[in-house]
Amino acid sequence: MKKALITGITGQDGYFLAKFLLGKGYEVHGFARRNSQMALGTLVFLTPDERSRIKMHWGDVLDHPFIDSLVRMNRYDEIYHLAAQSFVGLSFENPKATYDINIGGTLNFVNAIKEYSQRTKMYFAATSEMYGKAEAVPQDERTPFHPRSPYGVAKLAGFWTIKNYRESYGLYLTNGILFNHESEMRGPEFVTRKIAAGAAKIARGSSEPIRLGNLEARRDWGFAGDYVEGMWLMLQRPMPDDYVLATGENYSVRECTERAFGRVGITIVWEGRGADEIGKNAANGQTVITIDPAHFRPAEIDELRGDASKAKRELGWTTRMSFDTLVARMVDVEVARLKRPDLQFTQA
Ligand code: NAP
Ligand code: F7E
Repeated sequence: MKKALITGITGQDGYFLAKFLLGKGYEVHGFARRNSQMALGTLVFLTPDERSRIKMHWGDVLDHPFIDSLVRMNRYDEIYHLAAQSFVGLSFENPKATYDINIGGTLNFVNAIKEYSQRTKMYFAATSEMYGKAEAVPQDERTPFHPRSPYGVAKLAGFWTIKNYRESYGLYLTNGILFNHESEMRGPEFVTRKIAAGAAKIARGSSEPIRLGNLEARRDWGFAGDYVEGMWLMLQRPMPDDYVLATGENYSVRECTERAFGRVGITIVWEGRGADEIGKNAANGQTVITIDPAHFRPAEIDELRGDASKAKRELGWTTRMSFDTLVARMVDVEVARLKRPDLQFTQA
């Protein structure tokens, strides 16, 4: 039985990857930060049987002696290093913590592999945010990087750390350059989940508009469940390499908003411009969207769209869920969560 460690297992991707690897018969170990409530994050949505099959290790990615001993004791077949400060907006306010966790945490794992378990294969969660002010659309593995946030800069340092350790020490280390992938397990501050949750509440009678930032930013949004399979496929190749995972299509935040409200039967009409723009329910004139400058970033990425041809060719990977289906799924889950408090993101 193969043994895998997932760092960041309590996040969105951790949930889908844990489910996927358990389904493949892996012995799954999870690495997560202890908190005072022992909250398991997204893992509460696994079945009790799935949860009982995961061996948890409570620690911080900054704790290198702990990581050393974990890797030395377990000599994992595969490590999926997902743990990160992953919110781009926050990285402008907390750049130091973002650098420490996203660069330092990655360094701790590759050093532990180099010292104690050289046959362990590791996946690193790199990101389309490294392209930033991109020179070309679509972006692939050869597109130059120009990150636009402390998060993007830190992930780029992680990306080069993986490449450098691979070239220097012959380790099996892989970069997955993943474009945005979403689901009902997304953190509530990310824009797709925020829109889906807001639309569901308004459809149920809330008068609280959703306060958004830049409506024109375009992202290549896929379904997280499809992307974790790509992570696994990357570690099944004879040689380590770097791969883009993306849908090849992009949509604006405005288009995402219109589709989410469409799902609950609300057509939006837009009025005004810039920070004064509002979105209204065409049927009754209720304001459902306002613009909040607090959600604009000091430096924005206008457009990301990925070209995953290499992953399709070499891994046989492809996305299965369309953007419309993804938005509909996220909105439907939020509607269900309002009816069933036990489906909320609260810890049992
Ligand atoms: P997420 O939901 O924010 O999950 C991040 C996980 O990292 C959480 O479990 C978090 O635990 C953990 N973590 C943060 N700091 C830690 C620390 N110091 N020690 C231990 N654990 C720590 O992110 P995601 O969407 O699943 O993404 C997974 C990875 O892929 C991240 O590295 C992200 O940067 C990267 N990525 C994501 C996307 C995307 O669109 N989702 C695209 C490209 C790359 P807490 O709950 O305790 O904070
Ligand atoms: O923003 C705009 C915002 O925070 C998407 C992370 O998983 O994907 C994610 O990063 C866009 C941006 O995700 C609001 O300015 C408008 O242009 O949902 P987001 P992100 O920044 O793309 C990448 C690939 C990762 O690697 C990251 O870890 O939406 N936007 N209004 C807003 N964004 C937020 N959060 N909130 C708003 O109100």
